[in-house]
Amino acid sequence: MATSSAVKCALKNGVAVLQISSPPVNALGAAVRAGLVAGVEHAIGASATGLVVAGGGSTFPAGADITEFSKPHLPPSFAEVMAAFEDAPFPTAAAIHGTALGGGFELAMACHYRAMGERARVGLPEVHLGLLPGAGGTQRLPRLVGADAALEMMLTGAPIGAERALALGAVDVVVPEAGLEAAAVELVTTRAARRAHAVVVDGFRDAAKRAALEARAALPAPRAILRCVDAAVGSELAAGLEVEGREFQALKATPEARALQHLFFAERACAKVPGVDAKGAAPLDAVGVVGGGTMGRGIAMCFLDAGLPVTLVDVDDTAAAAAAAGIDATYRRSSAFKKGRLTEAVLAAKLEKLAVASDVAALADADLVVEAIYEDLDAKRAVFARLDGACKPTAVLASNTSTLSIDAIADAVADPTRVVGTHFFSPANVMKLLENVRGARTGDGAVAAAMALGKRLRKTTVLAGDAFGFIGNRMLEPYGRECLALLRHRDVGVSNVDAALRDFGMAMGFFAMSDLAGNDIGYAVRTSLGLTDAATRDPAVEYSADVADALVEAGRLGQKAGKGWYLYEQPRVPSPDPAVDALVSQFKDGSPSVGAEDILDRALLALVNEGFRVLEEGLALRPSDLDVVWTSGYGFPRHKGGPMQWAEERGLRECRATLERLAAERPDVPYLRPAKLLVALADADAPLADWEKYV
Ligand code: T1G
Repeated sequence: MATSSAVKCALKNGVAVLQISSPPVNALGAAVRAGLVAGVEHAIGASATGLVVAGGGSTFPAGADITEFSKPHLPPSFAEVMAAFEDAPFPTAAAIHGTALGGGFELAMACHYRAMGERARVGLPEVHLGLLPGAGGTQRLPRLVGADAALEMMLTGAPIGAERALALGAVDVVVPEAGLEAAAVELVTTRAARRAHAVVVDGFRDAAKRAALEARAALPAPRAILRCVDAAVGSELAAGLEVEGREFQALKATPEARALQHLFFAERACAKVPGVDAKGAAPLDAVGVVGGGTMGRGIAMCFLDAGLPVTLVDVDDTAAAAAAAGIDATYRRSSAFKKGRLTEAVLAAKLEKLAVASDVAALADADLVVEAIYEDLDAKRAVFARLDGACKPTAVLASNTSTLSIDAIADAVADPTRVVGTHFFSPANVMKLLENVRGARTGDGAVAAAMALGKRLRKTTVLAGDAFGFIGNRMLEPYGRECLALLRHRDVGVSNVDAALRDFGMAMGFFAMSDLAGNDIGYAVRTSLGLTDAATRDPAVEYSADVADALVEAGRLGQKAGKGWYLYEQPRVPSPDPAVDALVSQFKDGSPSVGAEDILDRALLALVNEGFRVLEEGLALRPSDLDVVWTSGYGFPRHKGGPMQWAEERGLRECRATLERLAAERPDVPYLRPAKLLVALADADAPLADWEKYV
C-alpha cells in the first residue's frame, strides 16, 4: 500500500499496519506526521477493518521533533494527526515498544487501544523542556488514568513501565515485545472503536495533594499543566483541547522553554569531540583507582554501579581494607538500600567486582586507571611513575586532579599521550558531571577512552583544556571573588549574598556551597598561589579573599567543622552566626549598601565573563559546554539554561555594558574587564553561536 519515506503502510487480513521509520527515535517531525495522516487515509480508502501503528527500530515515537520548535510550524498539526487516529471509522491501536514519550505517547493515547511491550516505557517529559503535552496529552491521559495520576506523570515528567501503565489503565495489554504487533492486531479485530470523547474526568481524589503541587509549582510549565488538567475535569474533550492549545503556544515563547531545550541538546553535544570517536575507544573491561579516600571510594562506586570490575589500591593493606569497608558502608547508608531497592544480594554482587590492594602491581591488567590521591604534584607524579611501570602499555592513565596540570603530571611517564584528566565531582557516585581534561600531549585514544568512560558511567561528560581550574573551577574563581568583595559593602552579609543567589535559582549560595566543599580547599589553593600572604601578593590587584582567609585561620572550615560561613548545630543545617558577621565587619571598606540586583549582576557577570575567556583560550569546545558544567556540577538553575544561555537571553551588549561600568568602578579587578570575545560579539551584535568567528 501507499508508503512515504517515513511511514510505510501494509494491509494484512484487512488490518492496516503503519510502521514509522525515522531514526534515531522516530520523532514526529513534519514528514512523519504527514505520513501518518496519509496512512490513515489510505487505510480508509482500502476499506481496512482496523489499523495498527508501530515504530520501526528501537522505539515507538519518542516525541515531537524538538529541532522543529525553533522553526515555522509545518502541517499537518498534531491535532490533525491525533484526530485522524481517534476519529477513524475503524478501531485503531498502538503497538508500543522502547520509550513512547511526549507526542509519541500522545499518539498512542489518540488510538482507541494500546498494546505495550513488557520492557517498554511511556511518559510525558515535556515539563523538562519547559512545555506541556501539546498533542492532547493533558486531556486524554486524565481520561485514561484519572486526574491525580495524570497530573503526577506530567509534573514529574517521569516515564512509567508496562506494569504500572497497565495498572493505571494507560494501556490495554502488556505482552513480550515479540508478540506486540499481534496483540495490537487482536485488539482492533476483537474490539469496537473507543474514543476519549465519551469519557468525563472525575475530580481530583486527593485535593490536598493537588493544592500542595500548585503551591510548589513556580515555573510556567507546571502551572500551565495544572490549568490544563483542571480544564480536563468535568468538561468536554474539545473544550479542554482548546485550553491546552492556548497554554502550549504560550509556553513555547517562554525563556524557560528556550533554556531547557537548549540544555537538552547541549547535554548531547558535549559528548562529541571533533575528530575523536568515543565509539572507537579501546575496550574498557577492567579499571583501577589509586587512592582510597573520599574521592577514590566514590569513583570506585561509579565503576561498580556501571558493572565494571575495579581494583582500588591504597598505601597499605589496612588503608585498602578501610576503603572497601567504607564503600560497603556508603551503599548501606544509601536511600536505595534503606528503601529495599538495593538488596543484600544486589549489593553483594556489586562488591564481588571490587578488589583492593596495596601495590600498583595489582593494576597490571587494568585498561584505565584513575589516580585520586591528595592534591600534591610531586606525589601524583610519583604515582604515575609507578603506574607507568606496572600497567600495560595500552592502559590509559587518568588523574582526578581538580587544580593541577595534566601536562605536568604527564611528565612522569614515558608516553604522555596516554595521560588524561578525569575530574569527578564530590560525591563522585552521585554527581552527574565528569570534566575530562585534555593535556597538550594527550592522545586521541586517551580522550576517546575518557569520553567513552563518561558515557559508560552515565555521566554528563565535558572535555576541557588543561589550564588552571579547567572549566568549572576556572569560572568559579571570579564568581567567588565577587561574592567575597560584596561583603565589604555596608549592610551586605553572607546571608544577603546567598539569598540573592538562591532567589535567582542557584541550588546553593556561594557561601553555603563553600562550607559544603570545605573552606580550607580554597585557602590551600590561594596559599599555593602565594595569595594568603599580603607580603607576596600583587598590591595592584584587589584581593577580596582576606575575609575568607581569616575565616579559615579561625578554624571555621565549613560543615565538616560544624562552623564556617554559617553555624551547623545540626549536620548540613546552616544558621547565620553573629561571630561571622563580626568577622566580616572587620573587612568593610565603606562601600555603600547594594541590593539583590547588584549582587546578581556582579556575581553572575564575573562568572559569564570568565566563560568568555575560557572560550577565547580554547579551553572548551563550545559555549553550551560551559552551561552543561554549571547546571550539572555547580547548581546553576536549569530553567535559565546555564550562564552563557542566561547572558544571551539578557543580551550580550547589555552584559558588556554592565561589566564596563563595574570595571570602571574597580579598575584593580582584571576579571571585570569585558573579555575580548564578549566585546567582539557585542560589537557585531552577533549571537553566541557565531563565537568561533571571533576567537
Ligand atoms: N527530537 C529531536 N531529536 C531527538 C529527540 C526529539 N524528541 N529525542 C532524541 N533526539 C536525538 C538526540 O538529540 C540525539 O541526537 C539522538 O536523538 C539520540 O538521543 C507535542 C511538544 C528517547 C530516551 O522529550 O529522552 O513531544 O546527538 O542521545 O540516550 O506534546 O533521546 O545523536 O545527534 O538522548 O538512547 C518530548 C527526548 C518531546 C524525549 C533516547 N520527548 N528524548 O535516549 O539517546 S516534546 C522527549 C529522550 C513533545 C508534544 C511535545 C531520549 C530518549 P544526536 P539520545 P538515548
